[in-house]
Amino acid sequence: MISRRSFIAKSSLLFAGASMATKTFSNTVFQPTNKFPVVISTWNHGMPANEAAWEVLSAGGHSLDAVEAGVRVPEGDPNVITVGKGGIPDASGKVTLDACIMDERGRAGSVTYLQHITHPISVARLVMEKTPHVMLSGKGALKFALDNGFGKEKLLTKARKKEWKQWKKENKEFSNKINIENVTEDNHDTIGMLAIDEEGRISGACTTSGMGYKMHGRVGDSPIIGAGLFVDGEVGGATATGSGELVMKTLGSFLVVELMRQGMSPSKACEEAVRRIAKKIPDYQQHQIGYIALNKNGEYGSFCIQPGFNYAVKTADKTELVDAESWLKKL
Ligand code: SD4
Repeated sequence: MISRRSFIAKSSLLFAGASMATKTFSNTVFQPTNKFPVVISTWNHGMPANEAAWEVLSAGGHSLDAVEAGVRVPEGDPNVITVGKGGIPDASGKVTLDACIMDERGRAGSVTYLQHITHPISVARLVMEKTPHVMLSGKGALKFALDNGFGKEKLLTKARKKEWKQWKKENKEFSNKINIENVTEDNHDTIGMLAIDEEGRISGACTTSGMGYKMHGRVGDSPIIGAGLFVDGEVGGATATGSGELVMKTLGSFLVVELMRQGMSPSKACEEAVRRIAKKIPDYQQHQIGYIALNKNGEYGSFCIQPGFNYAVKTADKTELVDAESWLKKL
């Protein structure tokens, strides 16, 4: 951890970097391949998730099945500490999960504040397919999951419980601000995934245990259609990771898709959504946000606030982890 004083000092340097950054960054623009399928997802836990999605896509499957299968991988992996089973608990020691899913037809489903269920994305899909609603929350979402055959599981692992107890003991305050010294490290966070299948159908999924040690009852951007995820089959899709409150205040994923509708490339649209945050939210330098986007031509891109965000890409020709360009530059 860094002291508050050195944090502030570093933040002001970052601010100086930000104004330079706005003049100098050059966005990577991926040329349209018109070659489907494509799947992209946030962070390096997106690599194995993309492989699972690819199995569906390469067999000619629907992108909706692909994104669900993909994000179930980190949800079920107790070593991924920010998604599904093994997620970091809230301040009261409970693991509460948020997730949403959306397809090319604009159908959407979401669950928030869901406990005891390893795969919230599959519950969100059932909300979309079996109910007249978009979002179920808390006990109602749990009952719906149990009524539909999901098993109740213990999501809090021994390791996370031990850390949480230590956190309680130290009486630390919750902070969703980033630890600047850690931002380039192997950050594992929310998984947001976007896929376009052989037939050009785009779907997206987003799932998370949310900010670690958040207030009990807090819901972030990840299950909010338009904030953590948005898909419009005629345009493309976008998804977000990072401090959810900033994404919610700017309806980031919807914004990215609307900017692509107006003709921006995916990376430029993500950059503009970050610029909106930088303009509207005074302490944005102390947060990380990463957007990724995919358009209907199969072009993709990303942008983030702090250096250190990466995303996983899988196409017929590539399997790679790409470092996103950032608004703030390295010190
Ligand atoms: C949230 N956006 O709950 C999620 C958490 C996250 O990087 O993505 N952290 O606010």
